Amino acid sequence: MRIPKICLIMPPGSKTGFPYVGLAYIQSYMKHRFGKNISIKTLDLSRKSFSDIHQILSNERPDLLGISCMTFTRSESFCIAKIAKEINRNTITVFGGHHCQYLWEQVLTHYPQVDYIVHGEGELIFGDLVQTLFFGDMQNLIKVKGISFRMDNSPVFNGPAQAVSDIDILPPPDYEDFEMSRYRDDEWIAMEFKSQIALQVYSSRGCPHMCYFCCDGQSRRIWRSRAIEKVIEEIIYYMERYNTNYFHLSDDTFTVNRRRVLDFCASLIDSNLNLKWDIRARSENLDKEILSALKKAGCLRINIGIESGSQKILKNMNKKQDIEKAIDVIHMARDMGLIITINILIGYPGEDDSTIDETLRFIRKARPHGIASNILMVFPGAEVYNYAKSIGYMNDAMWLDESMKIFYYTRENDYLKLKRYVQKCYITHYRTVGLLTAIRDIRNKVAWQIRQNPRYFFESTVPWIFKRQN
Ligand code: B12
Ligand code: SF4
Repeated sequence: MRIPKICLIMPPGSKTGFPYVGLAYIQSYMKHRFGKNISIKTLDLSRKSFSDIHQILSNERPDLLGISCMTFTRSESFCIAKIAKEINRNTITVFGGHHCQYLWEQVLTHYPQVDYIVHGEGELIFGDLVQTLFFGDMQNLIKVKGISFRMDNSPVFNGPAQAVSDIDILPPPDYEDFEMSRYRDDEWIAMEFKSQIALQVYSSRGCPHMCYFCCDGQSRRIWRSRAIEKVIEEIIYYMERYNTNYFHLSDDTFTVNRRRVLDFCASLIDSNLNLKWDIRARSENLDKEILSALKKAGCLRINIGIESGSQKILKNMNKKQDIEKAIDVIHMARDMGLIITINILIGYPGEDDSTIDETLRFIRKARPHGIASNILMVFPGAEVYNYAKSIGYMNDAMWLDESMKIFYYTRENDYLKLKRYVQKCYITHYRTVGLLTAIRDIRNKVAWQIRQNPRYFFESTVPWIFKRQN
């Protein structure tokens, strides 16, 4: 029997400092489950043009394409599936990722080039689907939980699959098909480690919270953790394979279980690996003991999702965080020599001049080392999306307009006002931390953008040069 050939696709538009861990996890699991019975590779098309992609798919001629589909890259994902079907209409296309799992009916109704959608964490479900399509009985398709597809021309969903309860059964991500040198200079990495490849390591999955702006609050509520030895084994593998001693511990909520954080730090210290790393955390999970353990174990930076300095907005967001306590935690962490960066989300329903003033006050008082301030984007799957739908401000059909990559909530404050709020946050931050930090940050940002995509950078910043050429 011919061995089925599977290609996983990271579409154009998904240009980040990281190789996409979601696909790397799927590739690794599939190799582990099917061994030599399938051939599988990841095609990182994040920087390819559609004519290149046509050529690549014509050469590869896969039996099945697994394509990642986020809201902001959905049109690229749909286009790739279309190209694949034009080359060979028998190619099976399977979509996964945040956009299509929430809007599965719409996608299956309007995009005939999409055959199957995997809902949620993809490894086991994709494995079951491949098993059924290539090695099983198609009659059993209806029994594969976690997928949707067309039956008699209508979209059907087989019901959700259970989240993988023991995540230690998942082998570590396989990055072998990514061109890793491209991911060397990551915008998010601490300056002195810039020349290194910094990979994302997940020591847990899921999140017990439910912030209303987050797409994941709904789909992956159950928090599950890996054995600490396995996490450290994975890190050692990256050190050896990619010659790095920096990693991002990217768990949605690494600090949710304080005993485990302390154990993880103790194990890292015992291992004498002398690694540097960073984490994302919620402020209420941090205290003196945790911060000191993190620092001793080599953690350099903590990114805290503060989101707003207004208790009213935090309540609207369903983010249970005490602003005054968050300020104390940031001071404590700074005093211990940890670098603190915070995220600020501008324009959540209820935002106005007075809530922004509270956020500016927070920035002045807390004095984090860095801030990332962004206007709220509303995506399917988030509770705020349901709210925007309930008041008639948004509807699912809007996403059929593929030119709409992202959607800002401008019902209460127009876009220019929201942009001004963002600018105010940065101005307040740089006034607080000083001009030298501002110059350094801008220099780093520009250098990173040029390295990532020079043409895009110059086209967007000095468009007249390109206009004159045309
Ligand atoms: C880390 C992260 C980033 C990183 C790196 C992203 C990357 N490309 O690697 C950074 C900081 C760069 C980033 C940037 C952005 N991000 Co982001 N990010 C995340 C985060 C926190 C974790 C993603 C992750 O790696 N998860 C771990 C892996 C294992 O899980 P996974 O990605 O869900 O993959 C599984 C399934 O989705 C599924 N699956 C995925 N693809 C496929 C394909 C197939 C074929 C199959 C079968 C299954 C499958 O199986 C995977 C394995 O289980 C998520 C939130 C979250 N908790 O998921 C947001 C998230 C993905 N980001 C989001 C957004 C909006 C952005 C930005 C646009 C934000 C901005 N303001 O610019 C940018 C866009 C960057 C870009 N161009 O790609 C949204 C996407 C919403 C949407 N509907 O599209 C999310 C969901 C956050 C949110 N708002 O709730 N992000
Ligand atoms: S934003 Fe973070 S803490 Fe809030 S629900 Fe999403 S993953 Fe959990």
